[in-house]
Amino acid sequence: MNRIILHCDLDCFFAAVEIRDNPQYKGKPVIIGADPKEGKGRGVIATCNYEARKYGLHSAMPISQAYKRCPHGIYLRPNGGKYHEVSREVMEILESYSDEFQKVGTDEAYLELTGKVQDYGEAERTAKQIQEEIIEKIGITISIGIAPTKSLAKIASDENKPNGITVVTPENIPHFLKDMDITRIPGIGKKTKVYFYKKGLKKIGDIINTPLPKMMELFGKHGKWIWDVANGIDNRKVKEFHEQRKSISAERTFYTDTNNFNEILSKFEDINANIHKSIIKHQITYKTIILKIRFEGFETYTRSKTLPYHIQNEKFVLKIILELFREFSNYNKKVRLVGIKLSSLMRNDKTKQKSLLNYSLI
Ligand code: TTP
Ligand code: MG
Repeated sequence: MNRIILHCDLDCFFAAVEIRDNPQYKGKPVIIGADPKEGKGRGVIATCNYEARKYGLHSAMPISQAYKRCPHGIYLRPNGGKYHEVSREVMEILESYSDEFQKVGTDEAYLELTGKVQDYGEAERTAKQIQEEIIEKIGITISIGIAPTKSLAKIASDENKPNGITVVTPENIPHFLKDMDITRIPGIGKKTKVYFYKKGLKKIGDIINTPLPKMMELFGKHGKWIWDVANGIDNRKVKEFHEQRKSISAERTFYTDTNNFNEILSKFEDINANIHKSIIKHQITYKTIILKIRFEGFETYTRSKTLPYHIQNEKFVLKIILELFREFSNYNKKVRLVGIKLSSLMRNDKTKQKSLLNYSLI
């Protein structure tokens, strides 16, 4: 079965946060990094916004060189604590879309949606929903790549920045890759590319057309990895559930706002079934059941019920959710989004129980 993986990467992350908090900088070149000291400063750029990139500025460029190219830019020192907090908030949102979630950097993460969405079209709508939620709650933009492997999803998220969504379906892989420069493959930087260029391999298409044994003869194990990526082969998994996880949730927006109870019920059933797939797989129990509902006009409510003990029971969750939902039955507005969240999680870890048992025997 074809997998569906999302790679999400915030746009000019540090700069985006500063512009969010200082709207007067919007539309101007904004550079985060060392103090340029009117051209005499030492150190480098951490990142800059897209306006600054028009002047050729980029991450890791010496700040003195940046100042020469763009003396009228707005130069700011990084505020690590703030970015860390924003990163945490963004990751919490991303994580709510799939338990198979892997943060790979301060501003990027993978989500495995295989089995959670029906096809690439639904994955694209989910990506749009993620973008909207991050803009609404955090106030910055994110670009998303959707593809059957992690490496392709990563290449895709970089294709259409900022605020882009790029879908690479399995049929479309060669067409998507063939004309790209080989440096688009993660792992081929400015230095390594020279070795490939010398052998006449400049575009990813050149790699696709090189037989695998030849690639291995020229570049060894690295050559195999590059060839695999170029041919859409990458079986790496998206890392799964982690111990510190505080909740499992999912929410879905209706294509058109609705007040049809059957439609709402079937959405709840879908979401609940999806959540319980992970719940069962990871042997999780929960105590708190939370309903989220958003009406037309973005009016959003949550209602919750906490039980006296931990359970794992899909039907019971649906019953509670519908009870909580009943409170809104006289509400004269159409529903835009519904969500379910389970929290106060506890892992039913058999190995842990076993070791405790062993311990008591000693
Ligand atoms: P990136 O995702 O590489 O860059 P970006 O988010 O700024 O821009 P893009 O829109 O192209 O994704 O890195 C994320 C953050 O990490 C970035 O905002 C600043 C920091 N960073 C550095 O401090 N130094 C660096 O050399 C790089 C590459 C990033
Ligand atoms: Mg980024």
